[in-house]
Amino acid sequence: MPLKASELILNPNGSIYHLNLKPENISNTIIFVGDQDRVEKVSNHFDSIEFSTQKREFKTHTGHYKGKRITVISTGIGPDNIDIVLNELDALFNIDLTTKTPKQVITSLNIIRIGTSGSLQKDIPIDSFLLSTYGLDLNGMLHAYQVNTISHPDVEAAFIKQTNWHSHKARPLVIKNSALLEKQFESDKTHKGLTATAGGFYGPQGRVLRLGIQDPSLNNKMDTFNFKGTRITNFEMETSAIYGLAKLMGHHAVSLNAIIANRASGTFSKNPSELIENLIKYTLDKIADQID
Ligand code: R1P
Repeated sequence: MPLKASELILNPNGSIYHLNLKPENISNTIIFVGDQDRVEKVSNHFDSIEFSTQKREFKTHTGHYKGKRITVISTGIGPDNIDIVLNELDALFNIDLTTKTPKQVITSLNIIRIGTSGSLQKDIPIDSFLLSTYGLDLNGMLHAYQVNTISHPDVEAAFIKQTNWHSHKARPLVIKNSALLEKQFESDKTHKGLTATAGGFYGPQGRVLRLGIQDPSLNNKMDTFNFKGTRITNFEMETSAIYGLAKLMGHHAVSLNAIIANRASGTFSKNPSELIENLIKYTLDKIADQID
């Protein structure tokens, strides 16, 4: 049965609704950045750019770096945007847009997020790189899908107990990265750990400006969480959503974080742009060396 026009929405030129892309515009190796202005910061390193477009916060450049065809796309902020980006990218590869029917043979994408993040641990300092081994989803978007096959109930139950997680909030989910991409992107430069993904920047990450929050001690309880040696290392807003949807769809994903803030010591990087630039170069060289 073909998908209805209301479910898989195409623009008049045949491109997919929010991303404004057609299948031929993108590589199966895709870098995600949050900020649309960071797309150029990545593609400035390309030897050539063959395609560029933008709609809303979703800006895309596709080009070549050291012989590898790479797409870089901005996702904006938050798990809700990740739902749009992953579903539309997946549709470009795995749904026939002419007949609007899912393909029988699935193409797996390599998705590498280059993001910024705040460390929750004193020993993971500002200006370091962190590779997320797991995403800890505190936001709930993934519960719209059938997540029971990709969750880690033992870690989730331990987290719920340690934090006395309020039943009115979405049940936390723990999702693993791609073990293959972890191997390809790790080095002695990358700290590793469990990345907490919040659905907001202020209250959901324990920041208090004028509003009281449901659990002011949540961050302290998260800092000290330890499941068989795995700690929660950092907070951001996309990783668990990327890991969850990628896993459900059959894609490989890894999240690389530039640690620009340390919430435990209250410090912020003096030169976040340089740190992000270094992580961009690190990532591009790993893609060139490691990805076929
Ligand atoms: C919040 O300021 C944004 O910064 C972080 C968070 O995940 C959120 O998207 O990442 P990016 O700099 O990659 O967007």
